[in-house]
Amino acid sequence: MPTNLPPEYFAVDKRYRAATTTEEKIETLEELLGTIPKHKGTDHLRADLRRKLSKFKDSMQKGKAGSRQVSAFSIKTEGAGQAAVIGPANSGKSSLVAALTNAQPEVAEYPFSTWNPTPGMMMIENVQVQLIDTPPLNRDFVEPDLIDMIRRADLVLLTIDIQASPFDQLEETVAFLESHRIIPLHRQDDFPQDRRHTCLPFLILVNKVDDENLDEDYKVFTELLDDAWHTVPISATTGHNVEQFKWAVFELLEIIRVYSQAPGKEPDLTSPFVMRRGGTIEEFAAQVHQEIASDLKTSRVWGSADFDGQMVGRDYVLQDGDVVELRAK
Ligand SMILES: Nc1nc2c(ncn2[C@@H]2O[C@H](COP(=O)(O)OP(=O)(O)OP(=O)(O)O)[C@@H](O)[C@H]2O)c(=O)[nH]1
Ligand SMILES: [Mg+2]
Repeated sequence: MPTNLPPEYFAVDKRYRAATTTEEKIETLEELLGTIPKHKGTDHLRADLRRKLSKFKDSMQKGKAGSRQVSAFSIKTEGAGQAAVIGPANSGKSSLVAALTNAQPEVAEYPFSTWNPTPGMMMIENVQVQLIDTPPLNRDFVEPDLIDMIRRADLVLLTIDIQASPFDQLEETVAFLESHRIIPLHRQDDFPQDRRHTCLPFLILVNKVDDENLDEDYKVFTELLDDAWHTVPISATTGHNVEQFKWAVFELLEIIRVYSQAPGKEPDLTSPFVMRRGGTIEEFAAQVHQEIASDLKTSRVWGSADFDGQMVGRDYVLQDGDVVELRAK
């Protein structure tokens, strides 16, 4: 047994030994690995625990295959888009999802606390977007289902901790994702354009920016960074920059809100139709009602039009906040 193991190690080890289910064993083993300082003296112990962990994971996978359970990682998109909150252990993923949505994933001071994904809905003004809290990305153990889940998301919210070598965290995580062929959109030209590669928009959430000193650290961090990255300093604890974060999500999802107005009535501004940027009157009509789309006679637009209530054609491109009146034949 190596010396210099921290007290948490022994506390978690006790729970590991007491664990009765495979899932608990895996959970406590991951936690245990997180408590061990990385140096030569602990190499054997870490390797040994990893072996045990992979044995437990294998046996759980087999159990699952047998009973054909649906993976906890296949989460149906709800709202205007699905954003996967991912990143290294302890960066504050669960804290952010808890602070910004109606979900309450567990937050803990120790790393590797999250085991399963948890979806929650976040309001951006009058639009709901789904955020999913995920287990930490760790190079030693890859949950294939987690990789698949990220691949299916509309947006990646890569969360890193300003107080713990943020630049290294970013580089390591991106390298890890790229090794699994998940590519940040602005780097897509560096990779073959084939079906095996998934290019996704990324937003880097630089978390734990709790005060002005840390804002300075954030500035230094962004100076080191390629300008093409979208980043936002945030604090799950203080709520710093939450609004800026939400609008960055809105932008990167490339959505717009369009309101329907019945002839002679006021539009309902609380419940927009959400469309992709570049959406036309024709697509809007199809969302409102397929019948209206096929029988469309006239459409008038308030907002982006040259004047209020301007008549426009089917291929008119709508903008965020437009109000549209459709009349069928
Ligand atoms: N100071 C500060 N601490 C934070 C902030 N956000 C999270 N934390 C703390 O960081 C620790 C880890 O938070 P979690 O939300 O559990 O982190 P996680 O990324 O979900 O961790 P894993 O699930 O283990 O990967 C907890 O002690 C949180 O209270 C923040 O904005 N500022
Ligand atoms: Mg967590």
